[in-house]
Amino acid sequence: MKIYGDHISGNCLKVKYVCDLLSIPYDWVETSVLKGEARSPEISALNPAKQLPFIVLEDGRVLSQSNAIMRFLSIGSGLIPSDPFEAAQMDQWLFWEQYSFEANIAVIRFHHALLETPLEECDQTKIEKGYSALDLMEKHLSAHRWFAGAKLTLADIALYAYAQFAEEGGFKLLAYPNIRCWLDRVARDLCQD
Ligand SMILES: N[C@@H](CCC(=O)N[C@@H](CS)C(=O)NCC(=O)O)C(=O)O
Repeated sequence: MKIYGDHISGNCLKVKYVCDLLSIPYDWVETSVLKGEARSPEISALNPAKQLPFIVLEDGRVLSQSNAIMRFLSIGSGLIPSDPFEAAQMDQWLFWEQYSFEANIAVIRFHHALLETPLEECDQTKIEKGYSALDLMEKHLSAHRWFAGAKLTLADIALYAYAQFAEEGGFKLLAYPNIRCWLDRVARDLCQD
């Protein structure tokens, strides 16, 4: 299997984390977001959505969308709860991650840390929504160690992917002690620390 991704992208790192945790072999094809390589004729011929990450299976089938890829690769593993309700709770966080978390935290981090846009010139609504998302995560983590069920699942991996870069994006995590402890916990499980 080939993974087309960029190491600066949390969405791409999600796929790498799952493969590494589950010992799934892959070839990583480094594809630059900043150089717009996903939009090149060769790469967009493989994935017409012109986004990263995507995977190409041995038989040529292509799958995009980080959370769909993680789910596909993790079927039958402990990263998806066997209890149907807990699995649905995991999905609840995966959908929320894309709409309410990544769309704010990752976008601000991209503009501020990678394009070097001063925070004052970034979209202030996205900054406010990013903090609201952090507030919700902090509340959840004040009562739970993980986002779904009693151990690390895809929900934690998806949220970790950009929460680890929140401070690069100018989001201050000092007031979020439970998020900081959870980040350490996930990093330990991923052997990232
Ligand atoms: N919802 C998609 C988002 C994918 C996405 O936004 N990818 C960015 C990198 S994180 C990208 O490919 N940007 C390059 C571009 O738009 O040219 C996912 O989760 O995979």
